[in-house]
Amino acid sequence: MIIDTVCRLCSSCCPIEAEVEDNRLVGARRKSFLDPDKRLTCAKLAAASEIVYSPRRLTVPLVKCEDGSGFREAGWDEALDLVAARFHRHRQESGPQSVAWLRGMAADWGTPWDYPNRLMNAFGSPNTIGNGSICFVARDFAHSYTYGSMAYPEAKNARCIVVWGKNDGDTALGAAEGIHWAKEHGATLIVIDPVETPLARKADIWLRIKPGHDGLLAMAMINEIIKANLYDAEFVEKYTIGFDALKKAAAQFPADKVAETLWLSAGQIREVARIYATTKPAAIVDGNGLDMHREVFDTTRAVAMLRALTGNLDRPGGDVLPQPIPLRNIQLHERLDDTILPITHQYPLFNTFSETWGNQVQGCVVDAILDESPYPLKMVVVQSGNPLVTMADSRHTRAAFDKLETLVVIDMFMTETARLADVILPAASCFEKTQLNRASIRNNPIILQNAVIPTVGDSWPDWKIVFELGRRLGFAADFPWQTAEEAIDHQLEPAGVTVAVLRQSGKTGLRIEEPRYEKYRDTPFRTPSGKVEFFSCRLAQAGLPGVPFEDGWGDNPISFADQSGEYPVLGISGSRDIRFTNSQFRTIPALLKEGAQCLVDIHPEDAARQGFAEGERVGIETPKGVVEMTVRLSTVVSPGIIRLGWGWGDHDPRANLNILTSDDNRSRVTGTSTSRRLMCRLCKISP
Ligand SMILES: Nc1nc2c(c(=O)[nH]1)N[C@H]1C(S)=C(S)[C@@H](COP(=O)(O)OP(=O)(O)OC[C@H]3O[C@@H](n4cnc5c(=O)[nH]c(N)nc54)[C@H](O)[C@@H]3O)O[C@H]1N2
Ligand SMILES: Nc1nc2c(c(=O)[nH]1)N[C@H]1C(S)=C(S)[C@@H](COP(=O)(O)OP(=O)(O)OC[C@H]3O[C@@H](n4cnc5c(=O)[nH]c(N)nc54)[C@H](O)[C@@H]3O)O[C@H]1N2
Ligand code: SF4
Ligand SMILES: [Mo]
Repeated sequence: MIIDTVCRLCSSCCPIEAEVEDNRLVGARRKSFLDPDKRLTCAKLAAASEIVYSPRRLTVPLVKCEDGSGFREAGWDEALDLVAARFHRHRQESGPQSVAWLRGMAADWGTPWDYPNRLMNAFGSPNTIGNGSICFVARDFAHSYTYGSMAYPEAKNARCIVVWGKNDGDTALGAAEGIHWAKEHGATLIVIDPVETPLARKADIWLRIKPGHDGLLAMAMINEIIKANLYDAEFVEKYTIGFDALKKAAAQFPADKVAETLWLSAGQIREVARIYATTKPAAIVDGNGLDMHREVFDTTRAVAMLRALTGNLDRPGGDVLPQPIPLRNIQLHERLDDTILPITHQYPLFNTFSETWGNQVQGCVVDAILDESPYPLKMVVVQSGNPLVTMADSRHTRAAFDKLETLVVIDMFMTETARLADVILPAASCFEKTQLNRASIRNNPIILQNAVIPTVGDSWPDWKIVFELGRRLGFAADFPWQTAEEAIDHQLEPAGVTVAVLRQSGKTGLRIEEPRYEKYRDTPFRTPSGKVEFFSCRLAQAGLPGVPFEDGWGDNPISFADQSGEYPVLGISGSRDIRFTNSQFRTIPALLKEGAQCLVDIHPEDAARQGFAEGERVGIETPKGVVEMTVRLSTVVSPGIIRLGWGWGDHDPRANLNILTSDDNRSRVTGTSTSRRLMCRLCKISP
């Protein structure tokens, strides 16, 4: 039997066809506008049944033995009662705010993000925390403060595509297919990336930018476009505010002056600015290469402004503003006692820019545990995340989690984080649960993620774990739903749609509104002025730059740059491999076949000079610690730069990249620290 659903083995949320026989998942295929033989294939999806039926899956709740000798199996009643008892105990002893719920990326940010928020708000703790400060939410914030919501590139229909810090061929296959298609049909492809990615090789122009300097490039492009009168004057006049302030800020960054800093030539900057501004329509595909830098907010605001300046915003083949699904907000914010500040209280604009994102500065969890500031955290529930590997500065993170009185982990597998838990609750995989993912509520059409097989062992879907825990905490009235469908129907009521209707909506999902472009002609932008805000009064009033980089480029710190005498190599964190998602899936034999070691890409000239050979194990060191990775000689990086493999810390704790990173110097606006680039040194490892 073939069942339509959505793959959630990574955040790309590809629509797929799942093949099910006798209630078992036997195969799965991505859907695509391309003919089957032209489609990109995903190694993770191909291994879906191995992932789902892995002997390493957690299939029963586990409770830490009192003598510390490991875990013992428990029933759900016992495990959930224990968790509920801890919630009550910590509330009684230290107030409800001493309990936090930390969310990773894997259970999705759509309706599954609303459920723990609802639970925690009912319980009285404002501390439901996501990982958005390092993932894309800081970028969403920048888009939203510029033109009201996060635009998405319609690359397939663009004549010019700027891929900026994104590597879709390994991270988002549907998006990659759109880019390839447009390129094959004559679109100009510009790639801005310090690494020679497969897309960079295909590009008409590749800007090998100095890591972390994208904001400077965006401002220089804005300056060129304004100076050469290549902007869309009618759009700017009618639909934007703050043009003069932007012009003034950008004038600080003429191409001739900044080219050297960017590791580019002034000619390259001018050419890219001219091509982007004059080839219509043009789309900018921005990615995680712009996140995880302290300057992410101003950088991605400047990039967002390029879209508006050139009139590419909300035009077909440009960057389109979403048509979100009307959804009931079930988070129960109104229940919170607003005299209790969240632990992320230093980031008030980030906490509140959206109605549903809430708190996203993960690092505050570590601070609150270790520094007991603004108050101590005693208990954390980690759901669908592996912070001991994925948060910056792993040693610091571990010290915090060690100090907790209670740690509960909801996961499918035993992870570095789960090993520290008092209680582990086994979660069902994405093929075993029904949910509405962020991708499908942000914009039409709605595509349902369907449970296509029964849950494996005695694992439970995340929604059921949260709802049942809610009932045990005394909130039965707030969690009346016995099925995922009932809860989703409740949220979808304003859209006039039900899960049953969605299930009949066939292969392409359900559109509740036809696509519309240039919506700003009749609907104001969702900003305070109703216009695109090159200058933001909200930011200025908060004492922040009203225009990106209005006070100059600043010191733009790279982690450990002050010690670059001792740490002379520039490390770029995080090549993502199509086989894995962050720290996941390295227990799956089929996925390890093509290599089971964490690789570091080193330019052959650097390797020769320092005496490192292909395949050799090398030490990489920063003031935070040392890791070991395997050398791959590669010219995808320039001399002086190395690219570190991402996500291996669970498989091989010695290769945990975040042992090297720092979370000490955060953005005032989004709490993001520069964990994507760092100064380091290489060292020989004695055999
Ligand atoms: N240095 C460095 N640090 C990074 C990054 C980087 O590139 N470099 N990337 C950053 C980014 S963008 C992100 S998003 C974060 C990711 O950080 P995390 O969200 O912590 O990442 P994952 O390793 O994907 O962890 C997901 C966990 O959820 C479990 N899981 C999978 N599916 C489900 C499910 O349906 N329910 C439940 N309950 N659990 C499930 C998996 O087994 C896994 O243990 O890491 C960030 N950290
Ligand atoms: N296979 C796989 N797919 C995934 C994931 C995974 O771990 N594995 N993770 C999922 C998640 S949580 C996320 S957030 C997305 C992320 O997916 P993407 O948005 O594609 O992000 P990355 O692959 O981290 O980095 C994209 C590109 O940015 C470049 N880059 C690095 N530093 C800089 C810089 O300073 N400037 C510029 N311009 N470019 C830079 C890198 O070289 C890389 O080519 O992928 C999702 N999909
Ligand atoms: S890229 Fe692969 S793992 Fe990610 S959603 Fe698509 S099919 Fe699933
Ligand atoms: Mo992410």
